[in-house]
Amino acid sequence: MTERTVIFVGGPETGKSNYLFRLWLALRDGKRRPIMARGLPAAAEYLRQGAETQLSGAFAGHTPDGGGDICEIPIYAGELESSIILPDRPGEEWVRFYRERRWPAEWASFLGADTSCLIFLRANSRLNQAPLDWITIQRFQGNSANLAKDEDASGAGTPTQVLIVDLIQMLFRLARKVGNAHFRIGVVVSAWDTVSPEEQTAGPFAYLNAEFPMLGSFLRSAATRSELMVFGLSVFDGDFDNQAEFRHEFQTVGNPRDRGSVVIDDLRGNIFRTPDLTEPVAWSLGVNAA
Ligand SMILES: Nc1nc2c(ncn2[C@@H]2O[C@H](COP(=O)(O)OP(=O)(O)OP(=O)(O)O)[C@@H](O)[C@H]2O)c(=O)[nH]1
Ligand SMILES: [Mg+2]
Repeated sequence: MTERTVIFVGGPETGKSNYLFRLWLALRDGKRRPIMARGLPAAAEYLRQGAETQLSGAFAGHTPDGGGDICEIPIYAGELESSIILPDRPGEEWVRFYRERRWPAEWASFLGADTSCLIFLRANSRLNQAPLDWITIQRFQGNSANLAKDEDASGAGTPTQVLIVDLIQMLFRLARKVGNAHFRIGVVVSAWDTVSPEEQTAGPFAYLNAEFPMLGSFLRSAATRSELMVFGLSVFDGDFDNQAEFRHEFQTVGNPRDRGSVVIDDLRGNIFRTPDLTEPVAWSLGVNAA
């Protein structure tokens, strides 16, 4: 039996846990897919609670610092009996990894020659930090008295794209150290349902290029030496928090497990949409259908 780890990487509130719980629902819905659940994992209760929250018509909540679970899920990958380890860590730990530049000792077993990563960032998150506007800062020479009251020109808060590029580079380095020659990195833009119809048509890589241009060009150059993919992910194709109508419809019409989608973008203009929520993990394991 083979065991593979897929690490969900991302700052606070980037959609890691909601994807994990939605994935668990998908793995168990009985549909034929490249990966399917095989029995109950040790973390079944953790997964069940998160999935139950979602099925009631709400997003699962923030993982508290020091909380989360290491979810080892037995699966069939094709015909092969296998198992995936999906550590669900709080976003604060990833920010700490960025600041302290040290891979925590208790994570040692997470990164091996077979590991892959899904890096999460959430479209329209209030926590996304825009790149600094250097022109404004130079013009006012950092004198915040000249700026609107709630404007922060101090440079506090690392721009999201800097954080992500740096995390990817650190992960590349660590992967090389453990002999991971075909390191796969998928970038997941979560809450894909919150972007405009035009942005949805253009695809998640175009979205990254527009919103996080430095990350976009970094990925384009990294794609020549690593296996990269960009995903747009919506766990149920709607927003429980801001669309009361959607929430009502979710609770009353059809099977909630039939909702949700993934847009797969190979960075070369091939964009493909699928209702199979397991696709980012299946791609990470190299067993996807697309
Ligand atoms: N509209 C929409 N919002 C989403 C989706 N997935 C996640 N969200 C929003 O993102 C928030 C954070 O999601 P989490 O799954 O808790 O994020 P996380 O990365 O696990 O966050 P931490 O536990 O803080 O590290 C949720 O509370 C939702 O508001 C989605 O598919 N659509
Ligand atoms: Mg979480």
